[in-house]
Amino acid sequence: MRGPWMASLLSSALLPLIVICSLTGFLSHVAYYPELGSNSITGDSGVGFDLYFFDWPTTPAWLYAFTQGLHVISGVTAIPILLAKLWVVIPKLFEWPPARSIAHAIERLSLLLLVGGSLFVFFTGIMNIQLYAPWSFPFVPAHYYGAFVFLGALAFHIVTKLPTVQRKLNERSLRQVLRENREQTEPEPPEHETTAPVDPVDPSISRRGFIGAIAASSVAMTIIAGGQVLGGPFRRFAILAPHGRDYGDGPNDFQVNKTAELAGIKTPTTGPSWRLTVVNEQTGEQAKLSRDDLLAMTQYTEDLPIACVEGWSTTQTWTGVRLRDLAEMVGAQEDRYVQVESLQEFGAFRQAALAQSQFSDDRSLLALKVNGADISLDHGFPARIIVPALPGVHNTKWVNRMTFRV
Ligand SMILES: Nc1nc2c(c(=O)[nH]1)N[C@H]1C(S)=C(S)[C@@H](COP(=O)(O)O)O[C@H]1N2
Ligand SMILES: [Mo]
Repeated sequence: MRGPWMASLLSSALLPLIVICSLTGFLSHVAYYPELGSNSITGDSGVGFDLYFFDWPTTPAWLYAFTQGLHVISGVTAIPILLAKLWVVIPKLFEWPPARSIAHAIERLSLLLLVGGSLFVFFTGIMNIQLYAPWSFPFVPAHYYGAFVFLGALAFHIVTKLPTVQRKLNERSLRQVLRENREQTEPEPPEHETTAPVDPVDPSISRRGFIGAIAASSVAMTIIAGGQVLGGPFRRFAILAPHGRDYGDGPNDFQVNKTAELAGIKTPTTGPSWRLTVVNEQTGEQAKLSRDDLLAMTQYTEDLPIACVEGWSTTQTWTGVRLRDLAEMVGAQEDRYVQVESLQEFGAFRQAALAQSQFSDDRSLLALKVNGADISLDHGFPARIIVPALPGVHNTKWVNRMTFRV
Protein backbone atom coordinates (compact mmCIF):
# COMPACT_ATOMS: atom_id res chain seq x y z
CA MET A 1 0.00 0.00 0.00
CA ARG A 2 3.00 2.28 0.40
CA GLY A 3 4.22 4.51 -2.36
CA PRO A 4 3.90 7.95 -3.89
CA TRP A 5 0.58 7.23 -5.65
CA MET A 6 -1.19 6.29 -2.44
CA ALA A 7 0.43 9.23 -0.61
CA SER A 8 -0.74 11.57 -3.39
CA LEU A 9 -4.28 10.22 -3.35
CA LEU A 10 -4.64 10.54 0.42
CA SER A 11 -3.14 14.04 0.35
CA SER A 12 -5.62 15.12 -2.29
CA ALA A 13 -8.47 13.86 -0.12
CA LEU A 14 -7.04 15.61 2.95
CA LEU A 15 -6.45 18.99 1.40
CA PRO A 16 -10.06 20.18 0.97
CA LEU A 17 -10.89 19.03 4.52
CA ILE A 18 -7.90 20.91 5.91
CA VAL A 19 -8.85 24.04 3.96
CA ILE A 20 -12.41 23.97 5.37
CA CYS A 21 -11.16 23.17 8.86
CA SER A 22 -8.59 26.01 8.79
CA LEU A 23 -10.90 28.69 7.43
CA THR A 24 -13.65 27.86 9.91
CA GLY A 25 -11.04 27.63 12.68
CA PHE A 26 -9.83 31.15 12.00
CA LEU A 27 -13.45 32.33 11.84
CA SER A 28 -13.97 30.78 15.26
CA HIS A 29 -11.08 32.82 16.53
CA VAL A 30 -12.62 36.00 15.12
CA ALA A 31 -15.94 35.05 16.76
CA TYR A 32 -14.22 34.72 20.13
CA TYR A 33 -12.75 38.19 19.74
CA PRO A 34 -10.41 37.89 22.69
CA GLU A 35 -9.10 41.40 22.09
CA LEU A 36 -12.39 42.84 23.10
CA GLY A 37 -12.55 43.62 26.78
CA SER A 38 -12.42 40.52 28.89
CA ASN A 39 -12.98 37.60 26.57
CA SER A 40 -9.95 36.38 28.42
CA ILE A 41 -9.94 32.86 27.05
CA THR A 42 -6.81 33.13 24.99
CA GLY A 43 -4.68 34.18 27.89
CA ASP A 44 -2.53 37.12 26.87
CA SER A 45 -3.64 38.08 23.38
CA GLY A 46 -2.45 40.74 20.98
CA VAL A 47 0.76 38.90 20.07
CA GLY A 48 1.09 39.78 16.43
CA PHE A 49 -1.06 37.24 14.64
CA ASP A 50 -4.53 38.40 15.59
CA LEU A 51 -7.17 38.51 12.90
CA TYR A 52 -9.90 40.74 14.28
CA PHE A 53 -10.70 42.90 11.31
CA PHE A 54 -14.43 42.84 12.00
CA ASP A 55 -16.93 42.25 14.78
CA TRP A 56 -18.52 38.83 14.41
CA PRO A 57 -22.00 39.45 12.93
CA THR A 58 -25.25 38.47 14.67
CA THR A 59 -27.02 37.44 11.42
CA PRO A 60 -27.84 34.74 10.44
CA ALA A 61 -28.43 33.47 13.97
CA TRP A 62 -27.13 30.00 13.05
CA LEU A 63 -23.81 31.36 11.73
CA TYR A 64 -21.51 30.03 14.45
CA ALA A 65 -23.43 26.74 14.71
CA PHE A 66 -22.69 26.37 10.99
CA THR A 67 -19.03 27.44 10.87
CA GLN A 68 -18.09 25.61 14.05
CA GLY A 69 -20.09 22.55 12.99
CA LEU A 70 -18.05 22.51 9.78
CA HIS A 71 -14.83 22.99 11.74
CA VAL A 72 -15.44 20.00 13.97
CA ILE A 73 -16.94 17.79 11.24
CA SER A 74 -14.15 18.45 8.73
CA GLY A 75 -11.47 18.00 11.39
CA VAL A 76 -12.89 14.76 12.72
CA THR A 77 -13.53 13.41 9.20
CA ALA A 78 -9.90 14.06 8.26
CA ILE A 79 -8.48 11.94 11.09
CA PRO A 80 -8.59 8.47 9.44
CA ILE A 81 -7.13 9.90 6.23
CA LEU A 82 -4.39 11.73 8.12
CA LEU A 83 -3.46 8.59 10.05
CA ALA A 84 -3.41 6.51 6.86
CA LYS A 85 -1.26 9.14 5.16
CA LEU A 86 1.21 9.11 8.05
CA TRP A 87 1.31 5.31 7.90
CA VAL A 88 2.07 5.39 4.17
CA VAL A 89 5.02 7.76 4.61
CA ILE A 90 6.38 6.52 7.94
CA PRO A 91 9.45 4.75 6.45
CA LYS A 92 10.74 8.24 5.64
CA LEU A 93 11.08 8.88 9.35
CA PHE A 94 13.91 6.33 9.44
CA GLU A 95 15.76 7.66 6.40
CA TRP A 96 19.53 7.26 6.64
CA PRO A 97 21.71 9.30 6.64
CA PRO A 98 19.38 11.81 8.38
CA ALA A 99 20.64 14.71 6.26
CA ARG A 100 22.34 14.32 2.90
CA SER A 101 22.57 18.01 2.07
CA ILE A 102 21.44 21.38 3.39
CA ALA A 103 18.35 21.27 1.15
CA HIS A 104 17.51 17.79 2.43
CA ALA A 105 17.99 18.93 6.04
CA ILE A 106 15.62 21.87 5.49
CA GLU A 107 13.03 19.61 3.92
CA ARG A 108 13.19 17.20 6.84
CA LEU A 109 12.89 20.03 9.34
CA SER A 110 9.78 21.26 7.52
CA LEU A 111 8.37 17.72 7.70
CA LEU A 112 8.97 17.71 11.44
CA LEU A 113 6.86 20.87 11.70
CA LEU A 114 4.28 19.42 9.33
CA VAL A 115 3.84 16.07 11.05
CA GLY A 116 4.29 17.46 14.56
CA GLY A 117 2.01 20.43 13.83
CA SER A 118 -0.74 18.27 12.34
CA LEU A 119 -0.67 15.80 15.24
CA PHE A 120 -0.66 18.68 17.71
CA VAL A 121 -3.66 20.58 16.30
CA PHE A 122 -5.72 17.44 15.71
CA PHE A 123 -4.91 15.98 19.11
CA THR A 124 -5.58 19.19 21.06
CA GLY A 125 -8.81 19.74 19.09
CA ILE A 126 -10.17 16.28 19.83
CA MET A 127 -9.18 16.42 23.47
CA ASN A 128 -10.91 19.79 23.77
CA ILE A 129 -14.20 18.58 22.29
CA GLN A 130 -13.99 15.57 24.57
CA LEU A 131 -13.61 17.94 27.55
CA TYR A 132 -10.36 16.32 28.48
CA ALA A 133 -7.30 18.50 28.95
CA PRO A 134 -4.42 16.51 30.43
CA TRP A 135 -2.04 19.46 30.05
CA SER A 136 -1.43 22.78 31.74
CA PHE A 137 -1.25 25.14 28.75
CA PRO A 138 -4.32 27.12 27.63
CA PHE A 139 -6.08 25.43 24.71
CA VAL A 140 -7.08 28.39 22.52
CA PRO A 141 -3.67 30.04 21.94
CA ALA A 142 -1.96 26.63 21.69
CA HIS A 143 -4.41 25.35 19.06
CA TYR A 144 -4.37 28.70 17.26
CA TYR A 145 -0.61 29.23 17.06
CA GLY A 146 -0.11 25.50 16.46
CA ALA A 147 -2.30 25.92 13.36
CA PHE A 148 0.07 28.59 11.99
CA VAL A 149 3.01 26.21 12.35
CA PHE A 150 1.09 23.37 10.72
CA LEU A 151 -0.30 25.48 7.85
CA GLY A 152 3.03 27.19 7.19
CA ALA A 153 4.77 23.83 6.90
CA LEU A 154 1.88 22.50 4.81
CA ALA A 155 2.12 25.38 2.33
CA PHE A 156 5.84 24.64 1.89
CA HIS A 157 5.11 20.92 1.52
CA ILE A 158 2.44 21.50 -1.14
CA VAL A 159 4.70 23.75 -3.19
CA THR A 160 7.52 21.20 -3.14
CA LYS A 161 5.34 18.13 -3.75
CA LEU A 162 2.73 19.36 -6.19
CA PRO A 163 4.58 18.23 -9.34
CA THR A 164 5.00 14.71 -7.93
CA VAL A 165 1.35 14.53 -6.90
CA GLN A 166 0.20 15.58 -10.37
CA ARG A 167 2.52 13.14 -12.09
CA LYS A 168 1.60 10.20 -9.86
CA LEU A 169 -2.16 10.75 -10.07
CA ASN A 170 -1.90 10.92 -13.87
CA GLU A 171 0.10 7.69 -14.04
CA ARG A 172 -2.54 5.54 -12.36
CA SER A 173 -6.24 6.29 -12.37
CA LEU A 174 -8.33 5.85 -9.26
CA ARG A 175 -11.08 4.29 -11.33
CA GLN A 176 -8.71 1.58 -12.51
CA VAL A 177 -7.41 0.94 -8.98
CA LEU A 178 -10.97 0.51 -7.68
CA ARG A 179 -11.48 -2.31 -10.20
CA GLU A 180 -8.44 -4.31 -9.04
CA ASN A 181 -8.74 -7.10 -6.48
CA ARG A 182 -5.93 -8.32 -4.28
CA GLU A 183 -4.39 -10.65 -6.88
CA GLN A 184 -4.31 -7.85 -9.43
CA THR A 185 -2.70 -5.43 -7.00
CA GLU A 186 0.85 -4.63 -8.10
CA PRO A 187 3.21 -2.74 -5.81
CA GLU A 188 4.21 0.76 -6.85
CA PRO A 189 7.58 0.61 -8.62
CA PRO A 190 10.53 1.56 -6.39
CA GLU A 191 11.65 5.10 -7.05
CA HIS A 192 14.34 7.27 -5.54
CA GLU A 193 13.14 9.27 -2.47
CA THR A 194 9.73 7.64 -2.23
CA THR A 195 8.28 5.05 0.15
CA ALA A 196 7.56 2.50 -2.61
CA PRO A 197 9.15 -0.74 -1.38
CA VAL A 198 12.37 -1.97 -3.03
CA ASP A 199 11.62 -5.61 -2.24
CA PRO A 200 7.84 -5.94 -1.72
CA VAL A 201 6.08 -8.99 -0.30
CA ASP A 202 2.70 -10.08 -1.69
CA PRO A 203 -0.08 -7.63 -0.83
CA SER A 204 -2.29 -8.62 2.10
CA ILE A 205 -5.09 -6.27 0.99
CA SER A 206 -6.04 -4.64 -2.31
CA ARG A 207 -5.64 -0.90 -2.78
CA ARG A 208 -9.40 -0.80 -3.17
CA GLY A 209 -9.82 -2.48 0.23
CA PHE A 210 -7.38 -0.07 1.86
CA ILE A 211 -9.05 3.00 0.34
CA GLY A 212 -12.49 1.60 1.22
CA ALA A 213 -11.53 1.05 4.85
CA ILE A 214 -10.24 4.63 5.16
CA ALA A 215 -13.32 6.06 3.41
CA ALA A 216 -15.68 4.05 5.64
CA SER A 217 -13.86 5.22 8.77
CA SER A 218 -14.06 8.83 7.62
CA VAL A 219 -17.77 8.59 6.84
CA ALA A 220 -18.37 7.04 10.27
CA MET A 221 -16.51 9.95 11.86
CA THR A 222 -18.60 12.43 9.83
CA ILE A 223 -21.80 10.85 11.11
CA ILE A 224 -20.64 10.81 14.73
CA ALA A 225 -19.56 14.46 14.61
CA GLY A 226 -22.56 15.51 12.49
CA GLY A 227 -24.99 14.01 15.02
CA GLN A 228 -23.97 16.64 17.58
CA VAL A 229 -24.05 19.46 15.10
CA LEU A 230 -27.46 18.67 13.62
CA GLY A 231 -28.98 17.70 16.97
CA GLY A 232 -32.57 16.52 17.26
CA PRO A 233 -33.03 12.94 16.02
CA PHE A 234 -29.46 12.89 14.67
CA ARG A 235 -28.02 13.38 18.12
CA ARG A 236 -28.37 9.68 18.85
CA PHE A 237 -25.56 9.03 16.35
CA ALA A 238 -23.19 11.20 18.37
CA ILE A 239 -21.86 8.21 20.26
CA LEU A 240 -18.78 10.08 21.46
CA ALA A 241 -20.63 13.20 22.65
CA PRO A 242 -19.19 14.03 26.06
CA HIS A 243 -22.41 15.75 27.14
CA GLY A 244 -24.52 12.66 26.46
CA ARG A 245 -27.01 11.89 23.71
CA ASP A 246 -30.45 12.28 25.22
CA TYR A 247 -31.92 14.77 27.69
CA GLY A 248 -35.61 13.92 27.80
CA ASP A 249 -37.89 16.73 26.67
CA GLY A 250 -38.72 19.06 29.58
CA PRO A 251 -38.28 22.82 29.00
CA ASN A 252 -34.76 22.79 30.45
CA ASP A 253 -33.74 19.40 29.05
CA PHE A 254 -30.93 20.29 26.68
CA GLN A 255 -27.19 20.03 27.02
CA VAL A 256 -25.41 21.81 29.83
CA ASN A 257 -21.86 22.94 29.23
CA LYS A 258 -20.90 23.42 32.86
CA THR A 259 -23.26 22.67 35.72
CA ALA A 260 -23.83 25.18 38.51
CA GLU A 261 -22.09 22.82 40.88
CA LEU A 262 -18.97 22.56 38.70
CA ALA A 263 -18.90 26.35 38.34
CA GLY A 264 -19.08 26.71 42.13
CA ILE A 265 -22.44 28.56 42.11
CA LYS A 266 -23.91 28.60 45.60
CA THR A 267 -27.73 28.68 45.72
CA PRO A 268 -28.11 31.51 48.30
CA THR A 269 -26.45 33.91 45.83
CA THR A 270 -29.05 33.11 43.17
CA GLY A 271 -32.02 33.58 45.54
CA PRO A 272 -34.17 36.69 46.28
CA SER A 273 -31.10 38.71 47.35
CA TRP A 274 -29.64 38.44 43.81
CA ARG A 275 -29.29 41.77 41.99
CA LEU A 276 -28.10 42.57 38.50
CA THR A 277 -25.80 45.60 38.48
CA VAL A 278 -25.74 47.52 35.20
CA VAL A 279 -23.00 50.16 34.96
CA ASN A 280 -22.11 52.88 32.50
CA GLU A 281 -18.44 53.13 33.31
CA GLN A 282 -17.95 56.53 31.67
CA THR A 283 -20.76 58.43 33.39
CA GLY A 284 -20.90 56.32 36.55
CA GLU A 285 -24.63 55.81 36.02
CA GLN A 286 -25.82 52.57 37.63
CA ALA A 287 -28.91 50.42 38.01
CA LYS A 288 -29.50 47.57 40.44
CA LEU A 289 -32.28 45.22 39.39
CA SER A 290 -33.92 42.25 41.07
CA ARG A 291 -35.35 39.39 39.03
CA ASP A 292 -38.83 40.83 39.60
CA ASP A 293 -37.65 44.24 38.31
CA LEU A 294 -36.40 42.49 35.16
CA LEU A 295 -39.65 40.51 34.76
CA ALA A 296 -41.57 43.81 35.03
CA MET A 297 -39.73 45.20 31.98
CA THR A 298 -40.94 44.49 28.42
CA GLN A 299 -40.25 40.80 27.70
CA TYR A 300 -39.19 39.46 24.30
CA THR A 301 -39.12 35.88 23.04
CA GLU A 302 -36.60 34.60 20.47
CA ASP A 303 -35.62 31.19 19.06
CA LEU A 304 -31.85 31.21 19.28
CA PRO A 305 -29.12 28.58 19.24
CA ILE A 306 -26.40 27.92 21.73
CA ALA A 307 -23.47 26.85 19.57
CA CYS A 308 -20.52 25.55 21.51
CA VAL A 309 -16.95 25.46 20.28
CA GLU A 310 -17.17 21.70 20.83
CA GLY A 311 -19.35 21.56 17.73
CA TRP A 312 -22.74 20.85 19.30
CA SER A 313 -25.58 23.28 19.00
CA THR A 314 -29.17 23.45 20.19
CA THR A 315 -31.90 25.97 19.39
CA GLN A 316 -34.28 26.90 22.20
CA THR A 317 -36.97 29.51 22.81
CA TRP A 318 -35.68 32.17 25.18
CA THR A 319 -37.62 34.93 26.94
CA GLY A 320 -36.19 37.93 28.76
CA VAL A 321 -35.24 41.59 28.42
CA ARG A 322 -33.34 43.10 25.51
CA LEU A 323 -29.70 43.91 26.19
CA ARG A 324 -30.22 47.19 24.34
CA ASP A 325 -32.95 48.16 26.83
CA LEU A 326 -30.44 47.63 29.64
CA ALA A 327 -27.88 49.72 27.74
CA GLU A 328 -30.46 52.46 27.31
CA MET A 329 -31.33 52.35 31.01
CA VAL A 330 -27.82 53.61 31.85
CA GLY A 331 -27.38 55.68 28.66
CA ALA A 332 -24.73 53.39 27.12
CA GLN A 333 -26.27 52.51 23.72
CA GLU A 334 -23.24 53.80 21.82
CA ASP A 335 -20.55 52.24 24.02
CA ARG A 336 -17.96 50.05 22.31
CA TYR A 337 -18.62 46.92 24.33
CA VAL A 338 -20.21 45.53 27.45
CA GLN A 339 -18.33 43.32 29.83
CA VAL A 340 -20.61 40.68 31.30
CA GLU A 341 -19.64 39.01 34.55
CA SER A 342 -21.21 36.17 36.48
CA LEU A 343 -21.58 34.92 40.02
CA GLN A 344 -18.98 32.32 39.11
CA GLU A 345 -15.78 33.19 40.95
CA PHE A 346 -13.18 31.22 39.01
CA GLY A 347 -12.62 29.92 35.49
CA ALA A 348 -12.09 31.68 32.17
CA PHE A 349 -15.78 31.53 31.16
CA ARG A 350 -16.98 33.52 34.16
CA GLN A 351 -17.01 36.62 31.97
CA ALA A 352 -17.21 37.65 28.32
CA ALA A 353 -17.40 40.88 26.35
CA LEU A 354 -19.99 41.71 23.68
CA ALA A 355 -19.34 44.30 20.97
CA GLN A 356 -21.78 47.18 20.39
CA SER A 357 -23.21 45.52 17.27
CA GLN A 358 -23.83 42.39 19.34
CA PHE A 359 -25.52 43.87 22.43
CA SER A 360 -27.64 46.25 20.35
CA ASP A 361 -29.18 43.54 18.16
CA ASP A 362 -32.95 43.36 18.80
CA ARG A 363 -32.73 39.62 19.44
CA SER A 364 -29.94 39.81 22.04
CA LEU A 365 -31.45 38.98 25.40
CA LEU A 366 -30.76 38.69 29.05
CA ALA A 367 -32.89 35.54 29.25
CA LEU A 368 -34.96 34.77 32.35
CA LYS A 369 -36.98 31.91 30.89
CA VAL A 370 -36.53 29.14 28.37
CA ASN A 371 -39.35 27.30 26.58
CA GLY A 372 -41.85 29.00 28.88
CA ALA A 373 -40.29 27.87 32.18
CA ASP A 374 -37.82 29.64 34.47
CA ILE A 375 -34.25 28.97 33.37
CA SER A 376 -32.84 26.15 35.49
CA LEU A 377 -29.85 26.72 37.73
CA ASP A 378 -27.63 24.70 35.37
CA HIS A 379 -28.67 26.89 32.42
CA GLY A 380 -27.85 30.10 34.29
CA PHE A 381 -30.63 31.05 36.72
CA PRO A 382 -31.44 33.84 37.61
CA ALA A 383 -30.39 35.30 34.24
CA ARG A 384 -28.15 34.48 31.28
CA ILE A 385 -27.05 36.12 28.06
CA ILE A 386 -28.25 34.81 24.71
CA VAL A 387 -26.97 36.55 21.57
CA PRO A 388 -27.57 35.35 17.99
CA ALA A 389 -24.65 33.81 16.06
CA LEU A 390 -22.07 34.13 18.85
CA PRO A 391 -20.09 31.19 20.22
CA GLY A 392 -21.77 29.58 23.25
CA VAL A 393 -18.97 30.77 25.47
CA HIS A 394 -20.19 34.37 25.05
CA ASN A 395 -23.62 33.44 26.40
CA THR A 396 -22.65 33.97 30.03
CA LYS A 397 -24.76 32.20 32.66
CA TRP A 398 -25.54 33.40 36.23
CA VAL A 399 -24.99 37.03 35.17
CA ASN A 400 -24.68 39.55 37.99
CA ARG A 401 -22.87 42.52 36.44
CA MET A 402 -22.81 44.29 33.09
CA THR A 403 -20.29 47.07 32.59
CA PHE A 404 -20.65 49.20 29.45
CA ARG A 405 -17.35 50.68 28.26
CA VAL A 406 -16.29 53.14 25.60
N1 LIG B 1 -20.71 31.75 33.87
C1 LIG B 1 -20.56 30.84 32.86
N2 LIG B 1 -21.24 31.01 31.72
C2 LIG B 1 -21.10 30.12 30.70
C3 LIG B 1 -20.21 29.03 30.80
C4 LIG B 1 -19.49 28.87 32.01
O1 LIG B 1 -18.70 27.94 32.20
N3 LIG B 1 -19.69 29.80 33.03
N4 LIG B 1 -20.06 28.15 29.73
C5 LIG B 1 -20.33 28.75 28.41
C6 LIG B 1 -20.28 27.80 27.32
S1 LIG B 1 -18.74 27.29 26.81
C7 LIG B 1 -21.41 27.41 26.63
S2 LIG B 1 -21.30 26.41 25.27
C8 LIG B 1 -22.75 27.80 27.09
C9 LIG B 1 -23.61 26.59 27.28
O2 LIG B 1 -24.84 26.90 27.83
P1 LIG B 1 -25.72 25.77 28.51
O3 LIG B 1 -24.88 25.10 29.57
O4 LIG B 1 -26.94 26.44 29.07
O5 LIG B 1 -26.10 24.81 27.41
O6 LIG B 1 -22.70 28.54 28.31
C10 LIG B 1 -21.66 29.49 28.38
N5 LIG B 1 -21.83 30.31 29.57
MO1 LIG C 1 -18.91 26.19 24.92
